[in-house]
Formats: sequence, C-alpha cells, structure tokens
Amino acid sequence: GYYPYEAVVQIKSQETTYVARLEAIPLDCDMEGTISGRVTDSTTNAPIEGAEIKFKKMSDGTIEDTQTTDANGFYKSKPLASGYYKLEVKAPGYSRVEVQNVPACGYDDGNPDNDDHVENVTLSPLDGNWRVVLQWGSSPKDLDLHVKLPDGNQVFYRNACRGDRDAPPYVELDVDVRDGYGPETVTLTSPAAGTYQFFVHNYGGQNDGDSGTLSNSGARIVVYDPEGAVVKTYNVPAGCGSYFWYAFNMVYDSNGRPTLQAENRCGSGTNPAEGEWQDASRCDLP
Ligand SMILES: [Ca+2]
Ligand SMILES: [Ca+2]
Repeated sequence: GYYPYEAVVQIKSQETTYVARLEAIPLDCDMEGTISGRVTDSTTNAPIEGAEIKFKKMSDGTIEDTQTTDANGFYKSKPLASGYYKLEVKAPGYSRVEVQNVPACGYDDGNPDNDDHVENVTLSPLDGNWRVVLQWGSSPKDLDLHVKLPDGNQVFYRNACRGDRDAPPYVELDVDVRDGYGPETVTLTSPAAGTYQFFVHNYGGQNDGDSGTLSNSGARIVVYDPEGAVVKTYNVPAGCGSYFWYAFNMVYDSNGRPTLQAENRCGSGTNPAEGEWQDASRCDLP
C-alpha cells in the first residue's frame, strides 16, 4: 500500500552505516503535494532570507522546482507529483546542504491541510570552524546535544555549561532548542588533543513525559569541516527510546586535526550513571 523506494547504500569497512528514516508514501496519494518549511542559521536559529531550494526527483535528479525563502526564511514548492525528492539548499555565506528522501503527497479530498510536507532546513555559516549540527522533527520537543570532553566535563544546554569558542575548552554550544526541530550546534575552534564524545539526550522523553522516542524523532547530526563541506551525517538508529543516543567521537590529535569515529549506540536504561553517559551534568569548566 506504499510507494516503492530504492536506495543504494555504501558500506565502508570499519564503519557502521545507517540509512535515514524513511516516511512511507501511501499509494492512495491521488494528487500532487507540496513541500514547505523554514531555512535557519544553525548558530542563531535566525531565519535566512534569499536561500535557494532546488527540488530534485530522488529517482533521477531532475529539477522539478526552484524556490527562494522570504524574509521569515519560509519556502514552499509548487505542487509536485507524489514521490520522493532531494532538496538542495544554498545561501551566500553558508555551506550547502542536501536533504534526501523528502516525501510529497496530496489527497484529493477537499482538505488542504493534508497536502503539504514540512521540512525545516538549517545551514551552517562559513567561518572556518568545525561544526556539529543536530536537527530533528516535531517530536520530542526537547532533544539536547551534549559533548563529553577528554577530562569528563560536558558541554550542554545549562547556562554555565555552554563552553567557550574563544577560550578553553574551545568547544561551544550555541543555542538550546526546546520546541522541536533544532538546530543545536556545537562549534569547535582549537580544542586540546583527546576524544570528544557526542551524545543526544531525549530530555523531553526522560524529564517532561514526552512520549516521542529518539528513533522516531528523525534526529540527524551533520558534521561540517572548516570549509563548510558536509563531512559526515549520522542518523539516529532504530531502537533508541527515551534516554540517549551516543552518536560519534571527534578524536583530536596534537596538531589540532580531528578524526571521526562512529558509535551509534543507544542508552536503554534509565539510570543516568550508566556507561558512557556518566557525569552527564558535570561541567567544572574553566
Ligand atoms: Ca487534500
Ligand atoms: Ca534542547
């Protein structure tokens, strides 16, 4: 009862590869659908005006539409044939982003409310730093990006624990989003050698009784290099519930060069002291 979907997934040695969550398109989509959303700055959450969005068919890359965001960062496609699209988004001063598997579907039932798919997109500014950007969907409302530093302290949403990009630890969280979608962005300027562990905590699920799970949140982490190129995208794996997702490590060598290591494991328990998540709220930052 759903549209067929085919994808080629490249499996690399020594690396676990996950495929992004796919929203199935019912076969009874009997009308064209639109794709709309907002384009925002990953470090400030401010809308980006004049960002260009190309809507390409997933199957063969044909450009079906091109739109530009308004003063509120809002865009909307023309009606598109039911199916999967790839969004190519770019704006001056920002790195380019490609979002895959975005569904379009409409129902010819006189109700305009079920003919649009919302896809919010965040862009990372080009300022010569490594960036780690967490995005997700509408639920749970509050996910939190945490970085555990080599000394065991964590950079996370609490005001005294946001870190600093211009002073030790040279790791800083920009904004805490508590109303869905993100982004939450960590900028790394010149951190000391060692391992930096990246976690996503389902704060809403564990502390606010939010029933949404991590696996159904659509959470993904995009890592940008100093030139603004997307180096890696990590998608939340299946089986992640209300606790945490340990996504990956950035291992800095003594020359200040990072290497990425996938982890992609889920914390299943409810005891915050378990495993790698230990000291989740410790931040004796300088
Ligand atoms: Ca309709
Ligand atoms: Ca948050």
